[in-house]
Amino acid sequence: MKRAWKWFARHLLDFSIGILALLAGIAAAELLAVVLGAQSPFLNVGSAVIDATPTPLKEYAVREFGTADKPILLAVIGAALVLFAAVCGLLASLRVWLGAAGFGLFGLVGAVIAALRPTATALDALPPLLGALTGAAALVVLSRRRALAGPGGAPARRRLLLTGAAVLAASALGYAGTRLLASAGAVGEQSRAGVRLPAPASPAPPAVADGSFYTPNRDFYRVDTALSVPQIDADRWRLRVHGRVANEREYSFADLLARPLVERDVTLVCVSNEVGGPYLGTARWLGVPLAELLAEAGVDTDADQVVSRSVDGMTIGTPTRVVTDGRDAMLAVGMNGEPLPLAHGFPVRMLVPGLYGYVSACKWITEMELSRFADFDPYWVRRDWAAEAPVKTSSRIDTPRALSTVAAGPVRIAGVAWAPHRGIRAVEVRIDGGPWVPATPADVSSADTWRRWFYDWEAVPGRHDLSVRATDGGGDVQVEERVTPFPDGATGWHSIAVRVG
Ligand SMILES: Nc1nc2c(c(=O)[nH]1)N[C@H]1C(S)=C(S)[C@@H](COP(=O)(O)O)O[C@H]1N2
Ligand SMILES: [Mo]
Repeated sequence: MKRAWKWFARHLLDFSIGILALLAGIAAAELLAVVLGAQSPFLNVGSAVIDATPTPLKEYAVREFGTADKPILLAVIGAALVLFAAVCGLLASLRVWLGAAGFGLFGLVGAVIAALRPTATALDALPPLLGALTGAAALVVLSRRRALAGPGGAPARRRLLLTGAAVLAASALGYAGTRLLASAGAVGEQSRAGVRLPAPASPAPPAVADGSFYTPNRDFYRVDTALSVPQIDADRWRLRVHGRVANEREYSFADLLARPLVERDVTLVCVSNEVGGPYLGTARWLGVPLAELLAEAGVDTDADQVVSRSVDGMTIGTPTRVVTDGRDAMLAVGMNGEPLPLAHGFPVRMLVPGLYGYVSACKWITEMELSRFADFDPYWVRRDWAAEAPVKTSSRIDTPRALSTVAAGPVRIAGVAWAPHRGIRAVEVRIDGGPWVPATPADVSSADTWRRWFYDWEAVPGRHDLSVRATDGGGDVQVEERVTPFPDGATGWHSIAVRVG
Protein backbone atom coordinates (compact mmCIF):
# COMPACT_ATOMS: atom_id res chain seq x y z
CA MET A 1 0.00 0.00 0.00
CA LYS A 2 2.73 2.38 1.07
CA ARG A 3 4.86 1.42 -1.90
CA ALA A 4 1.99 1.99 -4.28
CA TRP A 5 1.41 5.42 -2.77
CA LYS A 6 5.10 6.32 -3.11
CA TRP A 7 5.07 5.21 -6.73
CA PHE A 8 1.98 7.31 -7.33
CA ALA A 9 3.54 10.39 -5.67
CA ARG A 10 6.74 9.99 -7.66
CA HIS A 11 4.77 9.98 -10.94
CA LEU A 12 2.27 12.66 -10.01
CA LEU A 13 3.96 15.13 -12.34
CA ASP A 14 3.85 12.63 -15.23
CA PHE A 15 0.13 12.06 -14.68
CA SER A 16 -0.48 15.81 -14.48
CA ILE A 17 1.35 16.40 -17.74
CA GLY A 18 -0.80 13.77 -19.45
CA ILE A 19 -4.00 15.29 -18.07
CA LEU A 20 -2.95 18.82 -19.07
CA ALA A 21 -2.30 17.57 -22.59
CA LEU A 22 -5.75 15.94 -22.56
CA LEU A 23 -7.38 19.24 -21.58
CA ALA A 24 -5.59 21.00 -24.43
CA GLY A 25 -6.63 18.27 -26.88
CA ILE A 26 -10.28 18.33 -25.86
CA ALA A 27 -10.40 22.12 -25.94
CA ALA A 28 -8.98 22.14 -29.48
CA ALA A 29 -11.33 19.39 -30.65
CA GLU A 30 -14.46 20.98 -29.20
CA LEU A 31 -13.53 24.41 -30.53
CA LEU A 32 -12.99 23.09 -34.05
CA ALA A 33 -16.29 21.21 -33.78
CA VAL A 34 -18.32 24.37 -33.11
CA VAL A 35 -16.43 26.32 -35.75
CA LEU A 36 -17.18 23.63 -38.34
CA GLY A 37 -20.69 23.04 -37.07
CA ALA A 38 -19.68 19.39 -36.52
CA GLN A 39 -20.77 17.12 -33.66
CA SER A 40 -18.94 17.48 -30.36
CA PRO A 41 -16.37 14.64 -30.21
CA PHE A 42 -16.96 14.18 -26.49
CA LEU A 43 -20.75 13.88 -26.91
CA ASN A 44 -20.22 11.62 -29.93
CA VAL A 45 -18.39 9.16 -27.73
CA GLY A 46 -21.21 9.43 -25.18
CA SER A 47 -23.84 8.76 -27.86
CA ALA A 48 -21.89 5.78 -29.15
CA VAL A 49 -21.74 4.38 -25.62
CA ILE A 50 -25.51 4.89 -25.20
CA ASP A 51 -26.24 3.10 -28.48
CA ALA A 52 -23.90 0.23 -27.61
CA THR A 53 -25.13 -0.18 -24.04
CA PRO A 54 -26.94 -3.52 -23.61
CA THR A 55 -30.66 -3.12 -22.87
CA PRO A 56 -30.54 -4.49 -19.28
CA LEU A 57 -27.81 -2.00 -18.32
CA LYS A 58 -29.73 0.84 -19.98
CA GLU A 59 -32.87 -0.14 -18.07
CA TYR A 60 -30.85 -0.16 -14.87
CA ALA A 61 -29.46 3.31 -15.61
CA VAL A 62 -32.89 4.79 -16.39
CA ARG A 63 -34.34 3.17 -13.26
CA GLU A 64 -31.55 4.15 -10.86
CA PHE A 65 -30.52 7.53 -12.21
CA GLY A 66 -33.58 8.77 -14.12
CA THR A 67 -32.80 11.99 -15.98
CA ALA A 68 -29.38 12.13 -14.27
CA ASP A 69 -28.31 9.12 -16.37
CA LYS A 70 -26.70 11.39 -18.98
CA PRO A 71 -24.54 13.54 -16.65
CA ILE A 72 -23.46 10.32 -14.91
CA LEU A 73 -22.54 8.70 -18.22
CA LEU A 74 -20.51 11.75 -19.26
CA ALA A 75 -18.75 11.82 -15.89
CA VAL A 76 -17.78 8.15 -16.30
CA ILE A 77 -16.44 8.83 -19.81
CA GLY A 78 -14.56 11.86 -18.46
CA ALA A 79 -12.99 9.74 -15.73
CA ALA A 80 -11.95 7.10 -18.28
CA LEU A 81 -10.33 9.81 -20.43
CA VAL A 82 -8.44 11.22 -17.45
CA LEU A 83 -7.17 7.75 -16.60
CA PHE A 84 -6.06 7.18 -20.17
CA ALA A 85 -4.34 10.56 -20.31
CA ALA A 86 -2.53 9.87 -17.03
CA VAL A 87 -1.20 6.62 -18.52
CA CYS A 88 -0.06 8.53 -21.63
CA GLY A 89 1.74 10.96 -19.32
CA LEU A 90 3.49 8.05 -17.63
CA LEU A 91 4.45 6.51 -20.98
CA ALA A 92 5.81 9.86 -22.14
CA SER A 93 8.14 9.96 -19.15
CA LEU A 94 9.70 6.72 -20.43
CA ARG A 95 9.62 7.48 -24.16
CA VAL A 96 8.05 10.70 -25.38
CA TRP A 97 6.87 9.12 -28.62
CA LEU A 98 5.00 6.39 -26.67
CA GLY A 99 2.84 8.97 -24.95
CA ALA A 100 2.28 10.87 -28.19
CA ALA A 101 1.29 7.61 -29.90
CA GLY A 102 -1.23 7.04 -27.11
CA PHE A 103 -2.86 10.36 -27.96
CA GLY A 104 -2.79 9.48 -31.66
CA LEU A 105 -4.61 6.23 -31.02
CA PHE A 106 -7.12 8.09 -28.96
CA GLY A 107 -7.79 10.59 -31.78
CA LEU A 108 -8.18 7.77 -34.30
CA VAL A 109 -10.74 6.01 -32.10
CA GLY A 110 -12.60 9.31 -31.68
CA ALA A 111 -12.58 9.87 -35.44
CA VAL A 112 -13.85 6.37 -36.20
CA ILE A 113 -16.64 6.73 -33.62
CA ALA A 114 -17.59 10.10 -35.13
CA ALA A 115 -17.62 8.69 -38.66
CA LEU A 116 -19.85 5.78 -37.63
CA ARG A 117 -22.58 7.90 -36.00
CA PRO A 118 -25.87 7.63 -37.91
CA THR A 119 -25.89 11.41 -38.42
CA ALA A 120 -22.20 11.66 -39.35
CA THR A 121 -21.00 14.16 -41.93
CA ALA A 122 -17.55 14.19 -43.50
CA LEU A 123 -16.48 16.97 -41.10
CA ASP A 124 -17.21 15.07 -37.90
CA ALA A 125 -13.95 13.10 -37.95
CA LEU A 126 -11.75 16.22 -38.12
CA PRO A 127 -12.14 17.56 -34.55
CA PRO A 128 -10.95 14.35 -32.81
CA LEU A 129 -7.91 14.24 -35.13
CA LEU A 130 -7.00 17.88 -34.46
CA GLY A 131 -7.60 17.26 -30.76
CA ALA A 132 -5.19 14.32 -30.79
CA LEU A 133 -2.54 16.35 -32.62
CA THR A 134 -2.86 19.22 -30.15
CA GLY A 135 -2.80 16.88 -27.18
CA ALA A 136 0.26 15.04 -28.50
CA ALA A 137 2.06 18.33 -29.18
CA ALA A 138 1.33 19.60 -25.67
CA LEU A 139 2.51 16.28 -24.25
CA VAL A 140 5.80 16.42 -26.18
CA VAL A 141 6.55 20.02 -25.18
CA LEU A 142 5.68 19.46 -21.53
CA SER A 143 7.66 16.20 -21.38
CA ARG A 144 10.74 17.92 -22.85
CA ARG A 145 10.47 20.71 -20.28
CA ARG A 146 10.05 18.14 -17.55
CA ALA A 147 13.13 16.20 -18.63
CA LEU A 148 15.18 19.41 -18.40
CA ALA A 149 13.60 20.50 -15.10
CA GLY A 150 15.64 18.11 -12.94
CA PRO A 151 19.19 18.84 -14.20
CA GLY A 152 18.42 22.46 -15.21
CA GLY A 153 17.74 23.78 -11.71
CA ALA A 154 15.33 26.51 -10.73
CA PRO A 155 15.14 28.37 -14.09
CA ALA A 156 14.27 25.13 -15.93
CA ARG A 157 11.67 24.25 -13.32
CA ARG A 158 10.15 27.70 -13.69
CA ARG A 159 10.00 27.19 -17.44
CA LEU A 160 8.11 23.90 -16.94
CA LEU A 161 5.64 25.58 -14.62
CA LEU A 162 5.09 28.47 -17.03
CA THR A 163 4.56 26.13 -19.96
CA GLY A 164 2.05 24.13 -17.90
CA ALA A 165 0.21 27.31 -16.95
CA ALA A 166 0.19 28.44 -20.58
CA VAL A 167 -1.32 25.12 -21.75
CA LEU A 168 -3.97 25.36 -19.03
CA ALA A 169 -4.81 28.97 -19.91
CA ALA A 170 -5.01 28.19 -23.64
CA SER A 171 -7.35 25.25 -22.90
CA ALA A 172 -9.58 27.43 -20.73
CA LEU A 173 -9.70 30.08 -23.47
CA GLY A 174 -10.55 27.44 -26.05
CA TYR A 175 -13.31 26.10 -23.85
CA ALA A 176 -14.74 29.59 -23.21
CA GLY A 177 -14.69 30.26 -26.95
CA THR A 178 -16.54 27.02 -27.56
CA ARG A 179 -19.26 27.99 -25.09
CA LEU A 180 -19.60 31.44 -26.59
CA LEU A 181 -19.88 30.17 -30.15
CA ALA A 182 -22.26 27.40 -29.09
CA SER A 183 -24.64 29.81 -27.38
CA ALA A 184 -24.50 32.18 -30.35
CA GLY A 185 -25.33 29.14 -32.48
CA ALA A 186 -28.33 28.19 -30.30
CA VAL A 187 -30.57 28.62 -33.32
CA GLY A 188 -33.31 26.49 -31.79
CA GLU A 189 -34.06 28.89 -28.93
CA GLN A 190 -34.00 31.90 -31.27
CA SER A 191 -36.20 30.17 -33.79
CA ARG A 192 -38.67 29.03 -31.13
CA ALA A 193 -38.93 32.56 -29.74
CA GLY A 194 -40.11 33.74 -33.15
CA VAL A 195 -42.87 31.17 -33.60
CA ARG A 196 -46.51 32.32 -33.38
CA LEU A 197 -48.90 29.41 -33.17
CA PRO A 198 -52.24 29.83 -34.93
CA ALA A 199 -55.53 29.05 -33.19
CA PRO A 200 -56.79 25.51 -33.69
CA ALA A 201 -59.49 24.86 -36.28
CA SER A 202 -60.67 22.07 -34.00
CA PRO A 203 -60.24 23.19 -30.37
CA ALA A 204 -60.03 20.76 -27.46
CA PRO A 205 -62.95 20.44 -25.03
CA PRO A 206 -62.89 22.93 -22.12
CA ALA A 207 -59.72 22.52 -20.07
CA VAL A 208 -59.96 20.19 -17.09
CA ALA A 209 -60.23 22.40 -14.00
CA ASP A 210 -58.15 20.23 -11.65
CA GLY A 211 -54.78 21.96 -11.36
CA SER A 212 -52.75 18.76 -11.42
CA PHE A 213 -54.37 17.41 -14.60
CA TYR A 214 -51.93 19.10 -16.98
CA THR A 215 -48.21 18.60 -16.51
CA PRO A 216 -46.39 21.93 -16.88
CA ASN A 217 -43.84 21.83 -19.71
CA ARG A 218 -40.92 22.39 -17.34
CA ASP A 219 -42.01 19.38 -15.22
CA PHE A 220 -42.78 17.08 -18.14
CA TYR A 221 -40.60 13.96 -18.04
CA ARG A 222 -37.91 13.73 -20.68
CA VAL A 223 -36.61 10.48 -22.13
CA ASP A 224 -34.37 10.37 -25.19
CA THR A 225 -30.91 9.39 -26.35
CA ALA A 226 -29.83 12.96 -27.27
CA LEU A 227 -26.83 14.15 -25.25
CA SER A 228 -27.26 17.69 -26.51
CA VAL A 229 -30.73 18.90 -27.39
CA PRO A 230 -30.98 19.31 -31.19
CA GLN A 231 -31.05 22.98 -32.26
CA ILE A 232 -33.36 23.30 -35.24
CA ASP A 233 -34.23 26.45 -37.16
CA ALA A 234 -37.96 26.07 -37.88
CA ASP A 235 -37.59 28.17 -41.06
CA ARG A 236 -35.16 25.65 -42.54
CA TRP A 237 -36.88 22.54 -41.18
CA ARG A 238 -38.45 20.13 -43.68
CA LEU A 239 -40.53 17.00 -43.31
CA ARG A 240 -40.20 14.41 -46.04
CA VAL A 241 -42.92 11.79 -46.49
CA HIS A 242 -41.69 8.99 -48.74
CA GLY A 243 -41.26 5.24 -49.14
CA ARG A 244 -44.28 3.12 -50.08
CA VAL A 245 -46.43 6.07 -51.18
CA ALA A 246 -48.00 7.20 -54.44
CA ASN A 247 -46.76 10.80 -54.12
CA GLU A 248 -43.65 11.69 -52.20
CA ARG A 249 -44.32 14.91 -50.26
CA GLU A 250 -42.29 17.57 -48.48
CA TYR A 251 -43.62 20.10 -45.95
CA SER A 252 -42.10 23.19 -44.37
CA PHE A 253 -42.99 24.36 -40.88
CA ALA A 254 -45.06 27.19 -42.44
CA ASP A 255 -46.90 24.58 -44.57
CA LEU A 256 -47.90 22.75 -41.39
CA LEU A 257 -49.00 25.91 -39.55
CA ALA A 258 -51.13 26.96 -42.54
CA ARG A 259 -53.21 23.77 -42.25
CA PRO A 260 -56.26 23.34 -40.02
CA LEU A 261 -54.80 22.38 -36.64
CA VAL A 262 -56.35 20.23 -33.94
CA GLU A 263 -55.88 20.72 -30.22
CA ARG A 264 -56.19 17.69 -27.93
CA ASP A 265 -55.40 16.58 -24.39
CA VAL A 266 -53.18 13.51 -24.54
CA THR A 267 -51.18 11.59 -21.94
CA LEU A 268 -47.74 10.44 -23.08
CA VAL A 269 -46.20 7.43 -21.32
CA CYS A 270 -42.69 5.96 -21.46
CA VAL A 271 -42.36 2.19 -21.74
CA SER A 272 -39.57 2.38 -19.15
CA ASN A 273 -41.99 3.56 -16.47
CA GLU A 274 -41.94 1.13 -13.54
CA VAL A 275 -44.99 0.39 -11.42
CA GLY A 276 -45.56 3.60 -9.46
CA GLY A 277 -43.03 5.46 -11.65
CA PRO A 278 -42.94 9.09 -12.84
CA TYR A 279 -42.38 8.76 -16.61
CA LEU A 280 -45.71 10.02 -17.91
CA GLY A 281 -47.35 13.39 -18.37
CA THR A 282 -50.41 15.06 -19.82
CA ALA A 283 -50.43 18.13 -22.01
CA ARG A 284 -52.76 20.05 -24.29
CA TRP A 285 -51.15 19.50 -27.68
CA LEU A 286 -51.65 21.39 -30.95
CA GLY A 287 -50.87 19.69 -34.22
CA VAL A 288 -51.62 18.54 -37.73
CA PRO A 289 -53.73 15.36 -38.05
CA LEU A 290 -51.32 12.67 -39.17
CA ALA A 291 -53.90 10.73 -41.17
CA GLU A 292 -54.43 13.74 -43.46
CA LEU A 293 -50.75 13.92 -44.34
CA LEU A 294 -50.64 10.20 -45.04
CA ALA A 295 -53.77 10.46 -47.19
CA GLU A 296 -52.09 13.17 -49.29
CA ALA A 297 -49.11 10.92 -49.83
CA GLY A 298 -51.33 7.98 -50.81
CA VAL A 299 -50.05 5.10 -48.70
CA ASP A 300 -49.54 1.71 -50.37
CA THR A 301 -51.80 -0.97 -48.87
CA ASP A 302 -48.83 -3.11 -47.78
CA ALA A 303 -47.05 -0.27 -45.92
CA ASP A 304 -47.88 -1.44 -42.40
CA GLN A 305 -45.18 0.61 -40.62
CA VAL A 306 -44.52 4.35 -40.52
CA VAL A 307 -40.82 4.83 -39.81
CA SER A 308 -40.09 8.28 -38.35
CA ARG A 309 -36.58 9.68 -38.39
CA SER A 310 -35.30 12.57 -36.31
CA VAL A 311 -32.44 14.97 -36.99
CA ASP A 312 -30.39 13.14 -34.36
CA GLY A 313 -30.69 9.80 -36.11
CA MET A 314 -33.43 8.21 -33.98
CA THR A 315 -35.78 5.83 -35.78
CA ILE A 316 -39.24 5.04 -34.44
CA GLY A 317 -41.76 2.64 -36.00
CA THR A 318 -45.53 3.08 -35.68
CA PRO A 319 -48.28 0.86 -37.10
CA THR A 320 -49.95 2.59 -40.08
CA ARG A 321 -53.23 0.98 -39.03
CA VAL A 322 -53.12 2.73 -35.65
CA VAL A 323 -52.38 6.23 -36.93
CA THR A 324 -55.18 5.99 -39.50
CA ASP A 325 -57.87 4.38 -37.33
CA GLY A 326 -59.51 7.71 -36.49
CA ARG A 327 -57.69 8.50 -33.27
CA ASP A 328 -56.05 11.91 -32.83
CA ALA A 329 -52.58 10.94 -34.01
CA MET A 330 -50.80 14.16 -34.92
CA LEU A 331 -47.61 15.95 -35.76
CA ALA A 332 -47.52 18.24 -32.75
CA VAL A 333 -46.20 21.81 -32.94
CA GLY A 334 -47.60 23.12 -29.66
CA MET A 335 -47.58 21.93 -26.04
CA ASN A 336 -49.69 23.60 -23.33
CA GLY A 337 -50.12 26.77 -25.35
CA GLU A 338 -46.47 27.20 -26.37
CA PRO A 339 -44.34 26.03 -29.27
CA LEU A 340 -42.81 22.66 -28.35
CA PRO A 341 -39.95 23.14 -25.90
CA LEU A 342 -36.60 22.20 -27.47
CA ALA A 343 -36.25 19.18 -25.18
CA HIS A 344 -39.66 17.93 -26.25
CA GLY A 345 -39.01 18.01 -29.97
CA PHE A 346 -39.07 21.56 -31.35
CA PRO A 347 -40.23 22.30 -33.97
CA VAL A 348 -42.29 19.16 -34.65
CA ARG A 349 -42.84 15.78 -33.00
CA MET A 350 -45.20 12.89 -33.51
CA LEU A 351 -47.85 12.00 -30.96
CA VAL A 352 -50.15 8.94 -31.06
CA PRO A 353 -52.64 8.50 -28.22
CA GLY A 354 -52.45 5.01 -26.75
CA LEU A 355 -48.91 4.01 -27.77
CA TYR A 356 -45.76 4.20 -25.67
CA GLY A 357 -43.40 7.02 -26.69
CA TYR A 358 -40.71 4.75 -28.15
CA VAL A 359 -43.10 3.47 -30.84
CA SER A 360 -44.86 6.73 -31.61
CA ALA A 361 -43.59 10.02 -30.24
CA CYS A 362 -40.58 10.86 -32.45
CA LYS A 363 -39.14 14.24 -31.42
CA TRP A 364 -37.25 16.54 -33.82
CA ILE A 365 -38.88 14.55 -36.65
CA THR A 366 -37.72 15.19 -40.22
CA GLU A 367 -38.87 12.15 -42.12
CA MET A 368 -41.72 9.68 -42.31
CA GLU A 369 -40.97 6.66 -44.45
CA LEU A 370 -43.84 4.33 -45.24
CA SER A 371 -42.32 0.91 -44.80
CA ARG A 372 -43.15 -2.57 -43.55
CA PHE A 373 -42.47 -4.24 -40.21
CA ALA A 374 -40.90 -7.09 -42.18
CA ASP A 375 -38.47 -4.68 -43.87
CA PHE A 376 -37.21 -2.40 -41.13
CA ASP A 377 -36.42 -2.62 -37.41
CA PRO A 378 -36.23 0.81 -35.73
CA TYR A 379 -33.73 1.76 -33.00
CA TRP A 380 -35.41 0.15 -29.96
CA VAL A 381 -36.64 -2.90 -31.83
CA ARG A 382 -33.04 -3.61 -32.84
CA ARG A 383 -32.41 -3.64 -29.10
CA ASP A 384 -35.12 -6.26 -28.60
CA TRP A 385 -37.97 -4.06 -27.41
CA ALA A 386 -41.38 -5.01 -28.83
CA ALA A 387 -42.18 -3.66 -32.30
CA GLU A 388 -45.76 -2.83 -31.30
CA ALA A 389 -46.51 -1.47 -27.84
CA PRO A 390 -49.87 -0.09 -26.72
CA VAL A 391 -49.80 1.50 -23.26
CA LYS A 392 -50.83 -0.97 -20.55
CA THR A 393 -53.64 -0.11 -18.13
CA SER A 394 -51.99 1.25 -14.98
CA SER A 395 -52.56 3.31 -11.87
CA ARG A 396 -50.51 4.99 -9.18
CA ILE A 397 -50.98 6.31 -5.65
CA ASP A 398 -49.53 9.83 -5.30
CA THR A 399 -50.76 10.74 -1.81
CA PRO A 400 -50.05 9.88 0.87
CA ARG A 401 -46.40 9.32 -0.03
CA ALA A 402 -45.00 5.82 0.38
CA LEU A 403 -43.58 5.22 3.88
CA SER A 404 -44.92 8.54 5.18
CA THR A 405 -46.74 9.06 8.48
CA VAL A 406 -50.22 10.56 8.48
CA ALA A 407 -52.54 11.56 11.30
CA ALA A 408 -55.41 9.25 12.22
CA GLY A 409 -58.85 10.29 11.00
CA PRO A 410 -59.98 11.25 7.48
CA VAL A 411 -57.17 10.85 4.91
CA ARG A 412 -57.62 11.42 1.19
CA ILE A 413 -55.84 8.76 -0.85
CA ALA A 414 -55.35 10.08 -4.39
CA GLY A 415 -53.49 9.36 -7.56
CA VAL A 416 -53.82 8.81 -11.24
CA ALA A 417 -54.85 5.96 -13.55
CA TRP A 418 -54.21 5.64 -17.27
CA ALA A 419 -55.04 3.55 -20.30
CA PRO A 420 -54.67 6.15 -23.06
CA HIS A 421 -57.19 5.80 -25.89
CA ARG A 422 -59.16 3.08 -24.08
CA GLY A 423 -59.85 5.39 -21.17
CA ILE A 424 -60.36 4.59 -17.50
CA ARG A 425 -63.76 3.29 -16.42
CA ALA A 426 -63.13 2.57 -12.75
CA VAL A 427 -60.47 2.74 -10.06
CA GLU A 428 -60.45 0.63 -6.90
CA VAL A 429 -58.49 0.86 -3.70
CA ARG A 430 -57.62 -1.85 -1.21
CA ILE A 431 -56.61 -1.21 2.39
CA ASP A 432 -54.46 -3.97 3.88
CA GLY A 433 -55.95 -7.33 2.92
CA GLY A 434 -59.52 -5.96 2.69
CA PRO A 435 -61.94 -5.96 -0.22
CA TRP A 436 -61.46 -3.75 -3.27
CA VAL A 437 -63.58 -0.63 -2.83
CA PRO A 438 -64.42 1.89 -5.56
CA ALA A 439 -62.50 5.18 -5.66
CA THR A 440 -63.95 8.31 -7.24
CA PRO A 441 -62.50 9.05 -10.70
CA ALA A 442 -62.33 12.75 -11.64
CA ASP A 443 -63.51 14.30 -14.90
CA VAL A 444 -61.48 13.96 -18.06
CA SER A 445 -61.61 15.64 -21.46
CA SER A 446 -61.23 12.43 -23.49
CA ALA A 447 -60.27 8.78 -23.33
CA ASP A 448 -56.74 9.73 -24.39
CA THR A 449 -55.65 11.06 -21.01
CA TRP A 450 -54.97 9.83 -17.55
CA ARG A 451 -57.72 10.08 -14.97
CA ARG A 452 -57.20 11.48 -11.49
CA TRP A 453 -58.98 9.66 -8.66
CA PHE A 454 -59.39 9.83 -4.88
CA TYR A 455 -60.71 7.78 -2.01
CA ASP A 456 -61.58 9.16 1.44
CA TRP A 457 -60.24 6.83 4.06
CA GLU A 458 -60.88 6.76 7.82
CA ALA A 459 -57.33 6.01 8.92
CA VAL A 460 -56.82 4.14 12.18
CA PRO A 461 -53.42 4.04 13.94
CA GLY A 462 -50.90 1.42 12.84
CA ARG A 463 -49.02 0.42 9.69
CA HIS A 464 -51.15 -0.01 6.58
CA ASP A 465 -50.74 -1.21 3.02
CA LEU A 466 -52.61 0.74 0.34
CA SER A 467 -53.07 -0.65 -3.16
CA VAL A 468 -54.77 0.59 -6.33
CA ARG A 469 -55.93 -0.99 -9.56
CA ALA A 470 -57.76 0.41 -12.58
CA THR A 471 -60.27 -0.91 -15.07
CA ASP A 472 -60.00 0.47 -18.59
CA GLY A 473 -62.74 1.52 -20.99
CA GLY A 474 -62.83 -1.95 -22.51
CA GLY A 475 -63.56 -3.48 -19.08
CA ASP A 476 -60.10 -5.00 -18.65
CA VAL A 477 -58.73 -4.89 -15.11
CA GLN A 478 -55.12 -3.84 -14.59
CA VAL A 479 -52.88 -6.93 -14.56
CA GLU A 480 -51.72 -8.00 -11.08
CA GLU A 481 -48.58 -9.88 -12.11
CA ARG A 482 -45.42 -7.81 -11.67
CA VAL A 483 -43.26 -7.63 -14.76
CA THR A 484 -40.43 -5.19 -15.55
CA PRO A 485 -40.71 -2.67 -18.43
CA PHE A 486 -38.66 -4.75 -20.89
CA PRO A 487 -39.79 -5.62 -23.56
CA ASP A 488 -43.23 -3.98 -23.81
CA GLY A 489 -44.12 -2.20 -20.55
CA ALA A 490 -44.44 -2.98 -16.84
CA THR A 491 -47.49 -4.51 -15.18
CA GLY A 492 -48.45 -4.92 -11.53
CA TRP A 493 -50.54 -3.17 -8.91
CA HIS A 494 -49.00 -0.20 -7.13
CA SER A 495 -48.92 -0.73 -3.37
CA ILE A 496 -47.45 1.50 -0.71
CA ALA A 497 -47.04 1.24 3.05
CA VAL A 498 -47.94 4.16 5.33
CA ARG A 499 -47.92 4.69 9.07
CA VAL A 500 -50.90 6.25 10.80
CA GLY A 501 -49.74 7.96 14.01
N1 LIG B 1 -35.69 11.82 -31.51
C1 LIG B 1 -36.10 11.10 -30.46
N2 LIG B 1 -37.44 11.02 -30.20
C2 LIG B 1 -37.88 10.30 -29.13
C3 LIG B 1 -36.97 9.62 -28.30
C4 LIG B 1 -35.58 9.72 -28.59
O1 LIG B 1 -34.72 9.15 -27.90
N3 LIG B 1 -35.19 10.48 -29.67
N4 LIG B 1 -37.44 8.92 -27.20
C5 LIG B 1 -38.82 8.48 -27.25
C6 LIG B 1 -39.30 8.00 -25.97
S1 LIG B 1 -38.66 6.52 -25.42
C7 LIG B 1 -40.27 8.65 -25.25
S2 LIG B 1 -40.96 7.95 -23.89
C8 LIG B 1 -40.74 9.99 -25.64
C9 LIG B 1 -40.55 10.96 -24.51
O2 LIG B 1 -40.95 12.24 -24.88
P1 LIG B 1 -40.65 13.46 -23.91
O3 LIG B 1 -39.18 13.45 -23.64
O4 LIG B 1 -41.13 14.67 -24.62
O5 LIG B 1 -41.44 13.20 -22.65
O6 LIG B 1 -40.04 10.49 -26.77
C10 LIG B 1 -39.78 9.53 -27.78
N5 LIG B 1 -39.21 10.23 -28.90
MO1 LIG C 1 -39.77 5.91 -23.60
